[in-house]
Amino acid sequence: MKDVVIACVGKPSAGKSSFLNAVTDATAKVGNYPFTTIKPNYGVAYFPIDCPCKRFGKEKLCSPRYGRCIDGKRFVPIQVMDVAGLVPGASEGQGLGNQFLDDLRHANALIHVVDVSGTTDANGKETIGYDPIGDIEWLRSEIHSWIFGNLNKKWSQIVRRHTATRSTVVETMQLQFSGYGANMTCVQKTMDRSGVKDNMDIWDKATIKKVVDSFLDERFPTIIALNKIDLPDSDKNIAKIMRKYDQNRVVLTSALAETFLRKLSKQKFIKYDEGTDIVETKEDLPDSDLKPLDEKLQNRIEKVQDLVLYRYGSTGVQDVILKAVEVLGLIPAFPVKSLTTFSNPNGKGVFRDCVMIWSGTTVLEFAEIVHPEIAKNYVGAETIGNRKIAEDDIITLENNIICFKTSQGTSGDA
Ligand SMILES: Nc1nc2c(ncn2[C@@H]2O[C@H](COP(=O)(O)OP(=O)(O)O)[C@@H](O)[C@H]2O)c(=O)[nH]1
Ligand SMILES: [Mg+2]
Repeated sequence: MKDVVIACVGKPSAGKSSFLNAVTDATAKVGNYPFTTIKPNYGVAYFPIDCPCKRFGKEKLCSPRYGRCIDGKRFVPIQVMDVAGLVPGASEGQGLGNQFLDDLRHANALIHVVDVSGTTDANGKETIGYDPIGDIEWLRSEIHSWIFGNLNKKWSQIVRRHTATRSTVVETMQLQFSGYGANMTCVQKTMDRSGVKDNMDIWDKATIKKVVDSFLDERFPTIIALNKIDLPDSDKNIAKIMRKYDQNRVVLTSALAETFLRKLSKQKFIKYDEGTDIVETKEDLPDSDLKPLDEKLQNRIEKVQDLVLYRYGSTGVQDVILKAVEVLGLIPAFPVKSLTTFSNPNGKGVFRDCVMIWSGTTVLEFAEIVHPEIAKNYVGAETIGNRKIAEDDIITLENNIICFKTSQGTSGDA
């Protein structure tokens, strides 16, 4: 399976790089990850899931190959990319437009980082009192104009080819959308979503626009991160935006606060439970190895607590990653060699492997992901309670701990 990538997009100075730094800072502490090539503008974030080790009383033995597991809370790695270069007018050739689109092809979901404080204008220049609501529409319409423009300028050719080759609409549109990383399934869903049933030779501009709209929804599910909530004017802007947008797709964040807290935690000034509002100091934990705080640092921490943690419950940064995984419909699956010890297909480590799979993945497809040899020599599969599951069963949270039987036995490497 291709690695899942989440891309941070937004106007200059919205806080994309800060966000990426804030979520990926944990890398050093956590250790390794399964991704072979990490490009310069990529980072690895870790998002928490409930690890089955807890259910089976194996917390102490749980040994993830990647990420870590703390008392049943497992941190799973995922790639996050910082996509710079989108500026107003990009679809008319301003800024780094083409590079931007090229980067986007690798993304499975987008995090739109919005400066909600109103202290940067449409171009990212410092200002006061800017209304950020326009930024949300802007990004989508910029990508939309781009894709529409590319279709529109060669539309008659596209239709001629479509007719001459007697292709289906999905085939023809897949050819056009493949440059943005779309496969057949994605284009089929796009067409279903759009409700467009007319023959392509009678599509007008409005029809093409409608299809592009559905394509954006299908191909680039987006979480909006309203960033810089620590700044004074954010409040009123947040209220306005929350009224207008799907609350399930909007998260309030302070990348700055998260970076600050993680840094202090690393320097052993505080104990910070990422994703929560819990910050503990030497005063709270006198027996710990935490360093004492001077007054200045103490004040800064209190300010972050008052402005961000106590008000919003957390810095929001981890929620964004969780939401992105949620909209993608990814679920964890655990290949094990034994349904009693839960060691991995290689016989090593308890719940060693955790694979994030797309919802709808079948047992046999999962076997292929774990190792092609397992799929090739597949005999059967069982889940908890030695319950047999069929090769075309869909993997859900109910049957996601799987032991494969192969003609070679139960071994294989993930
Ligand atoms: N107050 C505040 N400032 C932030 C926050 N996130 C980023 N910034 C600041 O906004 C500016 C632009 O951030 P940067 O990450 O470089 O934006 P990018 O151009 O989108 O990558 C920098 O000065 C950051 O320190 C935040 O949550 N709160
Ligand atoms: Mg940047």
